Amino acid sequence: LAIEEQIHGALERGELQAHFQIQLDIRDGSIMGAEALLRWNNPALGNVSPAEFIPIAEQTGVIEPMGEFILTRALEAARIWQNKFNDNFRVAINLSPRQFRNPNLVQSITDQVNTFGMRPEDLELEITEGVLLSGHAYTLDALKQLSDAGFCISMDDFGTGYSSLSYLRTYPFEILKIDRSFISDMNKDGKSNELIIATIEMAHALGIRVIAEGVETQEQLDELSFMMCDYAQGFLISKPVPFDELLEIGIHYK
Ligand code: G
Ligand code: G
Ligand code: NA
Ligand code: MN
Repeated sequence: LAIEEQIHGALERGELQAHFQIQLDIRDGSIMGAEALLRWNNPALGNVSPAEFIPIAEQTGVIEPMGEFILTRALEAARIWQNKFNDNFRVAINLSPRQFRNPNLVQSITDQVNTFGMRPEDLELEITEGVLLSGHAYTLDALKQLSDAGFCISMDDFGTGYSSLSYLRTYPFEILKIDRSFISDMNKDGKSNELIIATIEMAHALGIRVIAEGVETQEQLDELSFMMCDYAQGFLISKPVPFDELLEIGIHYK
């Protein structure tokens, strides 16, 4: 298939790019950080969604060099942002199951962060249930090592899938990201709002901070603020943009 053929060498041909989506601190309206997201533009295929190519990158193993690429772009971005604006800016990357099969994962992340002169707390590592379902002892081990080293581990797409609560008990999460399906259903059914409120309360009781994903309206943001949600990410604030556009937002912000 086309994606399978084209994905090999895509990185070397310079077809991959990092985009960044702002994460807003709801309490004071400041920019807390940004999530780095891979974008792939191929001459034959056009823009291919990560939802399509990440699973194939996983199967074929090219997620390894892609993961290093996005980490490098993310650290560069965070360093420039910190120098220009504020020292507390944090950058998030997504880690996929395959990357946890690499016994050098912890070392290679640590090395890159050191190379850029950044602190572990400048980097947030987003993990989906897929990582935890693969359930190997070395996954738990790697997450504990990363957490002990000071990296911020977050649980992505929270509320979807299975037994997320037991993951909160077992793994060292500092941040929980409420899946955007809950946010888009706010005020539509009677249940989403209650589930969001309960999730935020539970997280806070465990000392975990909360990011609401997929915030698209001011009404949603106002309500999330009322619910004591810590952070928001979504099209209302900004879509994912290239780094130069992110910097423009930083320059004109407030
Ligand atoms: O940006 P977008 O919503 O199209 O992303 C679709 C999916 O691809 C999301 O689940 C996102 O987490 C994932 N994704 C985007 N960039 C990366 C990446 O660098 N690594 C991994 N593992 N997943 C990514
Ligand atoms: O799985 P993950 O949560 O990492 O996926 C992030 C994806 O969500 C990205 O592909 C991004 O483009 C998309 N996204 C980000 N903000 C919004 C939003 O406000 N609405 C919708 N529909 N999608 C969003
Ligand atoms: Na994510
Ligand atoms: Mn998510």
